[in-house]
Amino acid sequence: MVGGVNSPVRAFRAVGGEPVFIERAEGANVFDVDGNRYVDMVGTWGPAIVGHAHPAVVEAVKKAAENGLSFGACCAAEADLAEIIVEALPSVERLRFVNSGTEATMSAIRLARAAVGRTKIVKFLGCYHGHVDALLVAAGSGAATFGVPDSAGVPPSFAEATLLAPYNDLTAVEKIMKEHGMDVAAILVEPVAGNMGFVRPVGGFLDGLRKLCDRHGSLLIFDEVMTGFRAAWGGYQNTCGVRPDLTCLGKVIGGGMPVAAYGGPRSIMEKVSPLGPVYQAGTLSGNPIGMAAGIATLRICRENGFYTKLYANIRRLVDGLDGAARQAGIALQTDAEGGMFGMALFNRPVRNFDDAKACDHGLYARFFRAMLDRGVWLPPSGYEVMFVSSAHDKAAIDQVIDAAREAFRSVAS
Ligand code: KE4
Repeated sequence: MVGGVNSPVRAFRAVGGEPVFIERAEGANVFDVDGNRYVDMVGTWGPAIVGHAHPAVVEAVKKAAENGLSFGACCAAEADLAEIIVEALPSVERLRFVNSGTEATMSAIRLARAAVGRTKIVKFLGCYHGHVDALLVAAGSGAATFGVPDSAGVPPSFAEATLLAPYNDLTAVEKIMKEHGMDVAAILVEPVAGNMGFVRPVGGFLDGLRKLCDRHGSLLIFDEVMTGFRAAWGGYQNTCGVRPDLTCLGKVIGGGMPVAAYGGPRSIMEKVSPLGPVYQAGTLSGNPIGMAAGIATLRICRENGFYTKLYANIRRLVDGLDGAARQAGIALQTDAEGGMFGMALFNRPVRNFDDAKACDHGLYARFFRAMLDRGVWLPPSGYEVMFVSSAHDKAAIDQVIDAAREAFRSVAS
């Protein structure tokens, strides 16, 4: 395997040392091949919201598997999961299941371009939407904010149709839309950014994007692959009250299986094949095993008080981390939404990618190692967020706080 991994962040390049191989996971814990137990704060990057190997999820997957792994045909489970999602998200009347967040955002921007009849997409520096060619772009030179490829193999022509603005900078977006609005098919945004650490939208930012899209006839796409059913039941749009035109989902809706989706109003979604001219397809889309895992997971999330309890646990954890850093004299910023939170080694709240890059990533790498040595599995990069599951009980939270107290002290010296 290239670099020993199947996704780059797992290679520990940002934190140093050899990547750990995990052998099994259960509840709030993961266990490596040497038998070490870690309290898991990565949650396989979000999906494990009910804890690993939850009996109800495992049972549902086992049962479905006994009837075959994939049919390549319609099955009731697809409709069952679709109904749960459509009921949870008023902005989603129709959806299409795909197999990864990348597929969801790639399909959503293709659909937006067809629906609006325009080419340009606006995205934000520091937001990640999967490895879609048109979205692997960095800020170009000059004020034009045209994208330049941020990966080898992406033709400049693919990047040129992507315009970039700093997250939380509505003035920059207004300027882009004033100049290019008539060519912009969509503005694509993570409603809470989770790929440059945790960056909360400042007041009026998301609402401002909504207004700009309405003024210029562009679509607003919320990439809720991470925040969907993680930040809140349905997604962050149900918390912030800003209604996107299209929503991308993933992670939690598959409960750990490769399931993602994109959706929106009938008027837009019915442009997707076979009803409309926008082609998109997938051998394993909506497969019964993924659907079973997603249904079992969301049924647990739908239980009364699930998110309230999750958030109370995260609040206790974040307050503990704040106290531990303060005791060690380390500047720490924390923030949390629903079942996700972030920590930044910075002296003020992180508002955009420039702030995120200015954080002390060297210190984070040392903190990561100190926590790993104390049985806590953090994301191996300071540009990620952390996740708590309903399986993280008081003991697990206390273990993380105690470890952080020692780890902050050890890296501060
Ligand atoms: P996938 O293609 O990895 O399923 O989803 C891409 C994606 C889309 N949108 C958002 C907001 C995302 O966070 C992601 C993927 N998230 C990363 C972690 N931040 C996945 C981890 C990895 O790349 O290994």
